[in-house]
Amino acid sequence: MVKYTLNYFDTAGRAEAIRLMFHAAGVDFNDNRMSREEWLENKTDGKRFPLHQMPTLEVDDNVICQSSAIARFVARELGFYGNNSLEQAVIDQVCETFSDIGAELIKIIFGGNDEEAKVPEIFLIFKSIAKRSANSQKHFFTACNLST
Ligand SMILES: N[C@@H](CCC(=O)N[C@@H](CS)C(=O)NCC(=O)O)C(=O)O
Repeated sequence: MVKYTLNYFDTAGRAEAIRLMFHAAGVDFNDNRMSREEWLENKTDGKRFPLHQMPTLEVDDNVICQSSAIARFVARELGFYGNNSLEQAVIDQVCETFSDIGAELIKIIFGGNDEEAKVPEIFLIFKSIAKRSANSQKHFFTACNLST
């Protein structure tokens, strides 16, 4: 059986979608939630943290970094990445839109007040991509099932 360890802080951030896929699939993984002190002690361990960043996913003796690469790998492994290239493109377009929205939200949270004016625009973008991508019959973005 494959042994998975997901390394991240004890927060949702860039790891939550990955955690949710493991839980949804009922697949065991080591949800290694590191404190800031623990992270600072381990950050320069180039084998587990090749980019000196988290999240990383250890898959037996291999290490994957970059949250979207990890998410896509886990989605493929656990059956959440569509049934064909077109479904994968739909999943990718939703994920990329979420990533754009996330970047804007970070600006709002950490930026000045001016950024808040963008909130309605951001939700319009989400509504539009959700409408374009959703399979109205099944409440999923793809015809198949739950996806990334
Ligand atoms: N593009 C990377 C960004 C990773 C990233 O920025 N990780 C942050 C946490 S969200 C981190 O490791 N911060 C701690 C540090 O740089 O010491 C990804 O998506 O995985």
